[in-house]
Amino acid sequence: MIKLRNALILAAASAITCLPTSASADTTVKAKLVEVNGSGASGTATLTALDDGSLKVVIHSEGHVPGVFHPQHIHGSAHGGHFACPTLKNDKDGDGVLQNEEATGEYGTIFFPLTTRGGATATPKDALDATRMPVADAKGTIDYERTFPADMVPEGLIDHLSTMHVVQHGIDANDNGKYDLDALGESTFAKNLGKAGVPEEVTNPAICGVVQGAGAADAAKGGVDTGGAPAPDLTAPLAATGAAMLLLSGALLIPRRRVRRAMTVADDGQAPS
Ligand SMILES: [Cu+2]
Repeated sequence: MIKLRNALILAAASAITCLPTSASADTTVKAKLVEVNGSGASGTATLTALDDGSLKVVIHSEGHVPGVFHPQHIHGSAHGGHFACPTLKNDKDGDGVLQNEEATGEYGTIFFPLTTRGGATATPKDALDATRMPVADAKGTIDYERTFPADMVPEGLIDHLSTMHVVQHGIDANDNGKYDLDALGESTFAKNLGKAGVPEEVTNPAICGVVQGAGAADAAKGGVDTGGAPAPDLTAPLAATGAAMLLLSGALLIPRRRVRRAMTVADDGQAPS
């Protein structure tokens, strides 16, 4: 009987997700941030889509290179099947370090730069602005909180929140306490976006988390019916990153209904492991 009741509830919930309009309540999703590139960093990210269309982002992380800025972004998943953060198996050139370009195959390219102030467009101007990214304190801790008003939240982000990754960049490969060209050379990722002379240490990922958990299914509700791929002018500036952006575009156009339902079924209020 309980199974039957649960089945009816799930059927009703599925029906609700198909309604053409929905009055959504605040929705929170979380991501556990785990180290990449042996950074030793860890943390949590909490994304709350508020009723008024704004997005509150809270990140607490530790173990970062102290005293330096760490670029951070919400990345789009490379395609619908990717819900993982990169590992050394993505190290295509076998140099033992995951460049951002190698990692984007897993977490997609930059969707929404999490700047500390000012603009947050998916352009190098915002995504790689050293002066508007959080700086780790003397212990390597970052506590970040910002609520982006609705007009700053890119189209499609909230609809596809359940497919997003949170990434903080910046490693110290040669353990000298700073970013420098001597360690890994120049960031080809930044260079290809028009910013020459940026150490690769800056753009290599240090920590990554997959958005998942209690609210993910609800967060995706609107996307089923409204679509919501980012506007062309959003994606164009980063098109130079090549295949990753193409993959991202594909991901945003894939209907998420099936995955969302799966997440609804799995939703017990705890983030799946
Ligand atoms: Cu990033």
